Amino acid sequence: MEATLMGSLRDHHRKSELEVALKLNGSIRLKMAQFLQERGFVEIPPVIYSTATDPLNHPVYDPSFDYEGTRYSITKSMIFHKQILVQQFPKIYSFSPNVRLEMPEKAKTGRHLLEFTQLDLEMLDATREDAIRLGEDLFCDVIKHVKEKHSKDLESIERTISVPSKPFRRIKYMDAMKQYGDDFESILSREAKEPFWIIDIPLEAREFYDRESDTEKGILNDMDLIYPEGFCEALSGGEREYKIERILERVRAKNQSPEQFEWFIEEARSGLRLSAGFGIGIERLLRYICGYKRIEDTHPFPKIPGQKSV
Ligand code: ASN
Repeated sequence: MEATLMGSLRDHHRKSELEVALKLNGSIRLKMAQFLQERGFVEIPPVIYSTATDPLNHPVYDPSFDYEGTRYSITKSMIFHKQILVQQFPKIYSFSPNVRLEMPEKAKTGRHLLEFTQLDLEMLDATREDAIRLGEDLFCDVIKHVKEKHSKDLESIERTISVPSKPFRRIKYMDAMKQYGDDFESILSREAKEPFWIIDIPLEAREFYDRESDTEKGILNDMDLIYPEGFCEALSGGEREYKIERILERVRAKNQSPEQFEWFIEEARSGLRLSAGFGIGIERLLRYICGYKRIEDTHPFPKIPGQKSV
């Protein structure tokens, strides 16, 4: 493999794969924005760094820095900004650049980039059910659009995709785990012909902000969307914990401290209403649409776990 970008793009196969991905990138973003704006969503600008960002539920290095005596982290997701702003603007979305410095092993998955974009959205007074329905409509519209407008591009990379039927299948996290073990997501994804939901994720497997069910202790009102054909996770989201006592309890249960999220906690003290939403990774969506083995083929400057990048 040639080490330079120019060198690698002289490989016609790599160049045409990337060209299709970039063309689709622009096209699906337009489609998604149009879909959401027609439903009354307002686009908000991304937040690149903040005093409070998503703690995530898996280990990553934390890129942070001091500026004039204040500590900032690079955005891992806009979850807190979404939840606070949605209280005033009831339907919002952003194409949000995120940096997650994953451990080197993640390079093997073919679906992790250290720097990526997610379409992150949130709705006020909404439930998981609303978020699931919106996710299905959005996904199906995007695939339909790609099939209609980009059949030649898909042909050029020998990819066939179909618009899935709604509603998508739902599988409870614990049932999947019991039947297939820890690796259930990949196994189910490889077997599936259409995308499906993993719902009711247990509290330990998720961040403090996903809302615990009122009826089932330890189970969250959240979901992941899983791609078929082994492409694995597409989207994650759910309802948010919005009562300040519950937020604080959940932060402590994770051995995190309210000071880490001071800005968000202060806002939450003034009283929040229920909201729900999700984030869908754009490069992962492109990888699925194009059928590429490796996510780096969707990006001209991919940052791959464990590797030096430009
Ligand atoms: N964006 C996701 C959500 O809305 C959170 C994440 O990216 N970790 O739940």
